[in-house]
Amino acid sequence: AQNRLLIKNGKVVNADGIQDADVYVEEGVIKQVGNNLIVPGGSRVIDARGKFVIPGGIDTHTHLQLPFMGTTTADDFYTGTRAALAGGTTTIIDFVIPSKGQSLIEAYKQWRERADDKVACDYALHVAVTWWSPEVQQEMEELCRDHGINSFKMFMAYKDLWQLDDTELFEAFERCKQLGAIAQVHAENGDIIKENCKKLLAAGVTGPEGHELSRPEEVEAEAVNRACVLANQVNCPLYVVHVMSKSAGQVIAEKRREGIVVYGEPIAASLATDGRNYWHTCWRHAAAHVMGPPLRPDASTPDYLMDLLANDDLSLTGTDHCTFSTAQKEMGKGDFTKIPNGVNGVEERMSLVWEKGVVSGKMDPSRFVAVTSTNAAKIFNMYPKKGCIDVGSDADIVIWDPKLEHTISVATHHSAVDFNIFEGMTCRGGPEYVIANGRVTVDEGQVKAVQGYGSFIPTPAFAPFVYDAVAEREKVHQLIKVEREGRVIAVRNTAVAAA
Ligand code: DUC
Ligand code: ZN
Ligand code: ZN
Ligand code: ZN
Repeated sequence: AQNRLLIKNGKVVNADGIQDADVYVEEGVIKQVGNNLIVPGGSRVIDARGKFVIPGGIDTHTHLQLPFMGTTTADDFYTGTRAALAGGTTTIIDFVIPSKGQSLIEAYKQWRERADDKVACDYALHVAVTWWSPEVQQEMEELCRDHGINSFKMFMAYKDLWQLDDTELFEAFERCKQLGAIAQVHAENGDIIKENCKKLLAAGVTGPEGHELSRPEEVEAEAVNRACVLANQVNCPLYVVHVMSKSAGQVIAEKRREGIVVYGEPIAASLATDGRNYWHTCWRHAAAHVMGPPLRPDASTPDYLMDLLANDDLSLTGTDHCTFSTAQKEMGKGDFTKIPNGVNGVEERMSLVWEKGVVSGKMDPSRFVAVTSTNAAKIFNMYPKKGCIDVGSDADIVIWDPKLEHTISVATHHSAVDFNIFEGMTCRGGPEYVIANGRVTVDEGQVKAVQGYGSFIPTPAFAPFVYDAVAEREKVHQLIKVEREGRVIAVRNTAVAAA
């Protein structure tokens, strides 16, 4: 009866509403949603009375098994996805990051090879564009056409490693627009950061606090604004990953009011903790919080970002889960620029957003579902396969118990890392059952992850999608002149689909 499951008496929550309904699952797919369902005998029955039945979480931002800053993250695709499931996340989207000069297709295949046999839950991929050339442009098209990729991340930081300059960024946005792909940015000013780091080290600032001092929040806000301006020149939808500061959030809110299509992704860390930790007297504690962009010393940041998330100025949540052990962090003892950047969150995100979003009264359970699952599925074109409880959708379902109370600790978490930046935080609400593709992977709180059980989920690009028709593609480039009384008063890129 493993493949037949009836979830009874729960409150089914979707992004557009809540209903009292039973859910029947067969062979990994939701077959019925409603009352008085007639189902075959021999089904396992789970009583969800007093619980919410919600779509499994989608974490839009993870780095598992990432080689970075001279080492590789502590969580691989098994321990990372096991932690995800433990917290109610049933799909992750990880980043393929090609090294400079590496073929994007080759890097994509590397990531598939690392992930496919290990993932305990479904996953999709974004691809980072870390260098720029005609070959890269060609490979972006190939990734969209043949490999289920519809999002590309450009770095405005990590100079000399992954950073693109503004011209390259502009062209990359244009390319995404042509392909119907989502352009993502890591928004910081890598040139300024590089200079600031030199100065701080020369002045004898070597500890983790130097990390934040070298890249204060205006450096993030400037880059968010610049990315919005550049993307808007070519009418390219923009997605800002890891929104870390109030001023970066403000820029996104203002741009959205101007009608620009931009999505902001705060992460578990920026919604639940802050950058005062960089001044913690224990080096290990301070270094554990080092990530790029940094957490902010302004202690009102998490509440502020949660307000923006609640009212749709920010759109959805990820984690930037990118873990390094204490021993790995210690590579940067004596020089903060060598502390591997990254924090945990894949297991904690759902509970933290529930505690700080729903329990606090800022959002209702439907908004919670929107920002932890549905909006991700829609933006990355996995909807309605993922992101909702509906007939025909994948049976990725969490039975969420609002009475479950859990205190986060390294002693009980499922990640392979030896520190938890949310240590000691209590969340009221958590997953009692987590069902991934119809399989009960968290059963009454017990995690039963299976290595290799998950699959790669291809995400098709949005139209317009032109493969070889160069002439058609040129149309997208075309500028439209707006004339009044014989004089050109505006010049705009066409948003016309090159169909
Ligand atoms: N930031 C991190 O903290 N880790 C990985 C890459 C990044 O941009
Ligand atoms: Zn980043
Ligand atoms: Zn400590
Ligand atoms: Zn990241």
